[in-house]
Amino acid sequence: MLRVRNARTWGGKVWNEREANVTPQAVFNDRRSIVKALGLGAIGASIPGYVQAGLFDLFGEPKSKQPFVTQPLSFSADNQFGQHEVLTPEAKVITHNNFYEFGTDKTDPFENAQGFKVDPWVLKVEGLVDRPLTLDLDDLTKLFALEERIYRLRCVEAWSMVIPWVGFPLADLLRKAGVRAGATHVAFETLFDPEQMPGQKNRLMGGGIHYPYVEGLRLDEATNELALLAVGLYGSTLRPQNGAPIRLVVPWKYGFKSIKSIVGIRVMDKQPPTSWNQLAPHEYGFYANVNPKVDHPRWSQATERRIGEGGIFSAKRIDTQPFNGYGEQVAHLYQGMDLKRYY
Ligand SMILES: Nc1nc2c(c(=O)[nH]1)N[C@H]1C(S)=C(S)[C@@H](COP(=O)(O)O)O[C@H]1N2
Ligand SMILES: [Mo]
Repeated sequence: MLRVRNARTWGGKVWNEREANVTPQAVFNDRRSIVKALGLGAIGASIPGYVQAGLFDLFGEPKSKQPFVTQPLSFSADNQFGQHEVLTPEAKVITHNNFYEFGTDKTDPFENAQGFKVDPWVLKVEGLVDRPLTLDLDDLTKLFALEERIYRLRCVEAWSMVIPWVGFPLADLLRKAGVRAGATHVAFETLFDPEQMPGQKNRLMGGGIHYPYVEGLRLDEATNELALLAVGLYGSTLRPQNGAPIRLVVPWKYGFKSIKSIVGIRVMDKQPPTSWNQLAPHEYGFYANVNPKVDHPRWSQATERRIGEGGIFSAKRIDTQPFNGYGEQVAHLYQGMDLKRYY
């Protein structure tokens, strides 16, 4: 994905500086103590969003930097996937992102997406289904039983995190829509709104991707128990930088398959085009299963940096696992396939 300045590089000087400069946790803590000093209590559900916004005006930041307001979610706890994992701190999960619609640097989504509008939202489920669906923002958190899923996220750039998502199986949605006989694939599309997403207007800022961002899965991948539609993380609704209000999470595949801010899901009878594959087909395949034995043409995929408390360069380097460690659940989907050819 090394198409633009500093994007997708390790060890670039600019990267280092940005990591050092960004201390959002400290900024938020600082705000908390000021709010406390004003006698207004802790920032949270107790203070309505518009009051918070007003307070943040006191600190002289541009409107776009006012933190997006999340809502707590009700869900059942993860008791089968990643309880043994050490979670990546929330402050990292929400500030180190890939969301090229908001810019190609890791902190761009955090910096540029806080004013993103998720209400109203419309998600359409269509194509080869018996009951096409049109879901609004409320439906996304109310129509399906929400559960927590602690998953490893392995980016194709060889960094990784452990994230406690909240969401529902993609299979539940597909069952509700009723997949018709003859369907073989599911396609996904991100919102196209260049007024809100500056990377969609400016080719350099958007990393050269042809927008809207599109992704796809084979039907048997889409209905696998691991494929999740996430509406939250760390117990609350998603922030824009993580793909609010709804995004896909396919933990056994490289992160770019986990498409954000979805407005369209289409059941099809052929393999749909996918954004990174269109941009650089020899580097990014349709399958994109995490595979330590198949290197990216420009770097090894044998190991990864697991992001923890510190910056990217203090992150521990660990071995990358086939299917990101989810082989038990998904390896059977690829039996007999040459995974070097279908990368
Ligand atoms: N629409 C859209 N979805 C996207 C991307 C993007 O640029 N645009 N980046 C992908 C990549 S490369 C990764 S690694 C993950 C990152 O998810 P996170 O920022 O929530 O950790 O989102 C994926 N989904
Ligand atoms: Mo990624």
